Amino acid sequence: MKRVITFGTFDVFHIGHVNILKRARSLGTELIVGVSSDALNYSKKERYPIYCQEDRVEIISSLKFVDHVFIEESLELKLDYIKKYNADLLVMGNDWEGRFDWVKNECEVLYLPRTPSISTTEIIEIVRRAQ
Ligand code: C2G
Repeated sequence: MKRVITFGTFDVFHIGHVNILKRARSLGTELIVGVSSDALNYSKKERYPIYCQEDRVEIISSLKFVDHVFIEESLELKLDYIKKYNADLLVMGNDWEGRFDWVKNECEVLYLPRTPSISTTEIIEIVRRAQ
């Protein structure tokens, strides 16, 4: 039994999100996903996500390779979530390389390469330009 945990906003859900979640799940037997709250997103990016947190949770919960979903309220609570869900491995995309190494006493940490050429920000820009 190996529990994998990952975190993200997963706004305007796209193939990069599918790829990281599938790869994370393949590294263990259970995948737990912390979906960043609207407030956490605002504090990080000074804008609210396009999809509200309830919808983002619903989308992630519907995926067959995701076993459990909860709302991530703060980046600083990583260790509490890891302990709460008994996670053995934390997986993040490599845009976060090194940022969560401080949990390594409690849990293995792995940064996977991002899927190239796609991001929520880019999709929003493309749609905006097309108007
Ligand atoms: N991702 C990826 N490839 C992309 C885009 C995103 O692998 N082309 C990964 C990111 O690296 C991240 C996950 O998908 O691991 C979710 O990405 P975001 O929704 O952008 O999440 P973010 O806003 O970075 O929030 O506690 C951590 C944060 O809440 C993560």
